[in-house]
Amino acid sequence: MSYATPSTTSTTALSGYGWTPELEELFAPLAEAGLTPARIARVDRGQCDVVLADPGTGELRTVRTDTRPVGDPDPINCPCTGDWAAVDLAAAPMPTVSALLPRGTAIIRKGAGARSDGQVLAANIDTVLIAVSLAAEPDLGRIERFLALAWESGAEPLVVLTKADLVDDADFVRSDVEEIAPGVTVLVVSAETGEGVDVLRACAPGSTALIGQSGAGKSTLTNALAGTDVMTVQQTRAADEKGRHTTTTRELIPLPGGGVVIDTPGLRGVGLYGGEGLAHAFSDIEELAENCRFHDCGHRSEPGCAVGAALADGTLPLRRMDSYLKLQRENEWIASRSDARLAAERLKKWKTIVKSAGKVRP
Ligand SMILES: Nc1nc2c(ncn2[C@@H]2O[C@H](COP(=O)(O)OP(=O)(O)OP(=O)(O)O)[C@@H](O)[C@H]2O)c(=O)[nH]1
Ligand SMILES: [Mg+2]
Ligand SMILES: [Zn+2]
Repeated sequence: MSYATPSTTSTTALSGYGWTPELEELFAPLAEAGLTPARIARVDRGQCDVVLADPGTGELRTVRTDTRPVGDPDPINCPCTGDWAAVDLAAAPMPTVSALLPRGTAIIRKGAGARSDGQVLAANIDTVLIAVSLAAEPDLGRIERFLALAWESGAEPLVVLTKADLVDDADFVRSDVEEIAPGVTVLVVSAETGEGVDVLRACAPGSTALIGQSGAGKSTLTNALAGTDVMTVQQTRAADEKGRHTTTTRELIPLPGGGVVIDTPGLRGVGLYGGEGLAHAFSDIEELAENCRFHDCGHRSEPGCAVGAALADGTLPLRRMDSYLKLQRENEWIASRSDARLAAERLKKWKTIVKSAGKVRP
């Protein structure tokens, strides 16, 4: 297959950032309209840094752009780190982001405060790395919540237990976490000693995003993966002091062997934003429920309830069931804004953009 657009040769430089022939094809009408594909590396009130292959030299460069043309009242539709953008380099006084490509995946949490707006933490990632510090007692409920959020993104979750150098019982914790993370790889790493970093690199190629509590070691791990100190880390801080929030913006960092990692600020709490992620995160309970006598079993002392039986014989811990029910209640009221609907909206918008780009073609 050939992609006979003006940018074909230059955009291959972007492949280390995750640019694919499929994206190239999707972008073709906009390339013909004179726009340049770029990946958003950092967003900053009305402007963002994007990485693109210079149409002239083919070399990668970072360009500051104005994002006002793609502003949207719904924060979910606004540009986010990891988004693919169509950039008008000729715009004056500065280059602009003229359109955003439809997202393949997106980590969306419920916005802070009473508003039910969603907030996008990272877009177009292949793997969500959930960083959990081994230096503190692991909060299984919190990990379950992160897992539901990660599954919901459409990307693959992976739990990274950090700071292994500070503890002796990492493998105990690992097996505890594996039990609450069906189908998910759990790795033990230390950025300090380098333990597990190569395995992590091999397990998560392509685009990854690091999420987790403040102080979990996300930026330190980003630096270890990047092989250089790109992100600021406060070396002197006590192991798991809360509320420091060293990282304040979501930043996309290229990795030496190809691929990128998006480092994100620590999350105090994560509200789920609806969808099927919860069913993935609790697939063990969902599987049990398939064996309940009644299709619509509420798992509250109905006869023939397989979930109740598993609770009774201890194979399903009560803590996990409570966690599931709690997250389910929280998820329900927002479920109407399903991911599928959002994706459909985005695709519709994209088609309109492509259509109007076609009209301006010479
Ligand atoms: N001993 C040890 N300390 C670590 C390790 N990784 C991180 N730390 C320390 O933990 C503290 C927090 O690390 P950060 O990387 O800033 O944590 P973060 O998750 O990016 O935090 P926020 O940016 O606030 O969300 C720093 O003092 C690090 O030096 C590790 O593998 N071993
Ligand atoms: Mg950080
Ligand atoms: Zn049941």
